[in-house]
Amino acid sequence: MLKNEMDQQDIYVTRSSMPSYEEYIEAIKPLWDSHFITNMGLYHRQLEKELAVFLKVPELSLTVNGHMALELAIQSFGFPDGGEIITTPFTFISTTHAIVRNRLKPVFCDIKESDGTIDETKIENLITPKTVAIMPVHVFGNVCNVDYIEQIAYKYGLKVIYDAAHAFGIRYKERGIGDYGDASVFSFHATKVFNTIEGGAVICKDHERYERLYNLKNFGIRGESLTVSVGANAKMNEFSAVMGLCNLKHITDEIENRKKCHDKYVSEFEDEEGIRILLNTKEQNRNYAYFPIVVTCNNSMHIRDKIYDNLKEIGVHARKYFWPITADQACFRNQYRDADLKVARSMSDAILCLPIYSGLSVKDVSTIAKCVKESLE
Ligand code: T4K
Repeated sequence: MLKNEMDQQDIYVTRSSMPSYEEYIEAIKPLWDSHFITNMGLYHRQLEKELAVFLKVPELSLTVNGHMALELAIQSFGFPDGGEIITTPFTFISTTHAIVRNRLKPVFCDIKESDGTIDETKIENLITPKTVAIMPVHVFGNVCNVDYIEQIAYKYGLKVIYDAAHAFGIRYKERGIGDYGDASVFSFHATKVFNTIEGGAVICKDHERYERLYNLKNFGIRGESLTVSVGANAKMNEFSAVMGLCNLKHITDEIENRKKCHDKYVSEFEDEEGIRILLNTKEQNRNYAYFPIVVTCNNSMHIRDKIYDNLKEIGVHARKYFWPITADQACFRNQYRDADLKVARSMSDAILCLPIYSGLSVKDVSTIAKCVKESLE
């Protein structure tokens, strides 16, 4: 029984990275003394500065979560109601919700078999006079074809907003990934490589956007009696900011520990017929946030589901990120113009993300791989 071979009882797709209890308690002591626990406090500002350096971007605005960062990033461009945004359906539902909640229309574009990112060669055909922006996702940390997308955007005068929720710490051609496009958005949710419990950020290429986001996340308040614009409340609080500062100190170890699991999975699956690892080999580094596999044999959906069920039986909770595609979710089905989403649908039917996190033993990775392989037989 493979279950008896596991080091841990229950293994989830990920596990939040956290500093030691003592480290966090020590770090939040000043909050008790000051009673200043939110509203762009000391730690909020410090984390904005430290993250901008780490992510190699000019400036960033911290938010309460990644989803609000997406909503506000879109809002900060002031697109007219009913404008169209060309986007990928192979993503977490948040990407599509953020477009729709801004009174804009998602136009779904198919993805590439090779790495699951938007198929840049299919974008141009979807552009109409109503198109205002392109919103690709660096899914699983796979970098989109940013150079090609930039060229199309320039040609048609469109904005590019990247959902970089999975791409913390990724660099491409010596630049931080958040430095591409007109804006990029990160998620610092508990399930991400770097977390602030809940949190997110919008990368601002210029200070004007930083100021606009400041207003959007803090009611447009600019003084005790001065409100300059309409805004939400989407600020990151000080406890989250301190968690971020602590986690940032350990990020190199976190990524290194994940790499050990990643390398073990790669050695288990690289010659395995019927399994393809969905991580590209572009000139980019990796953050090992996810370990996505695609089942390539006949009847791939059935086999994917069998692997999922067999893993569950031994206490391993893999996830079908992202099935179904967002265009096929009940709230969006048949509502928006889309292209043929053949690749997105077939990848979504065959995808499975296996557990990966710091603290997952290489021995458990090996047992998980064994279970996957046995399910293929
Ligand atoms: N864009 C993209 C492309 C995204 O993937 C996401 C978020 C966003 C935008 C929006 O960013 P946020 O607003 O969330 O910051 C999870 C996360 O909640 C979500 O952040 C993430 N993407 C998505 C891919 O995954 P669920 O519904 O799968 O989460 P849940 O609660 O089932 O957790 C998954 C596993 O993580 C659990 O089985 C155990 C582990 N876990 C979970 C929590 C909540 C922990 O170890 N600690 C925890 O506190 O959505």
